[in-house]
Amino acid sequence: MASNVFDVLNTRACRGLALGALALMLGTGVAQASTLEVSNPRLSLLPGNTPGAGYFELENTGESTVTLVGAESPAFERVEMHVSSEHDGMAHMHAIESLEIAPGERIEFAPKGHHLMFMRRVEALSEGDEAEVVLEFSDEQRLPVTFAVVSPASL
Ligand SMILES: [Cu+2]
Repeated sequence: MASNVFDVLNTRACRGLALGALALMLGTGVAQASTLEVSNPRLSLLPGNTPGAGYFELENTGESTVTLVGAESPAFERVEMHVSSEHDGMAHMHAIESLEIAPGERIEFAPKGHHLMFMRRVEALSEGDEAEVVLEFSDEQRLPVTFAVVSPASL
């Protein structure tokens, strides 16, 4: 009996906390970040100071379109958004300024497709490390994501 009463109290306390946290998020606009889900973020690093490539999946679980406009990382001077394509058997890539993600849409950044290009490393990084990256959206939303540093051979 005693433990039942405790369970009830405990559940109420948890619910109160959850509502409090939700109110706080709505008040500051942070709740928007919860409509974006990033999975499997990884940064493929080539030897030397050649650019690294960033891959991940991004899902918009919210009800409005979001626009990814860039990224930055303290470990690199600059991060660009690129798209790879193939014409006449030749591989090309070009930078894009923005990428819209519709409600419910899931976009894959993957080899031979969209990727982040990490230019000019300013911090030592090697396989097994983590790199902090912030994804930037047109509504000023900033989404911090920790990328695992991997070898290109693992992709
Ligand atoms: Cu590229």
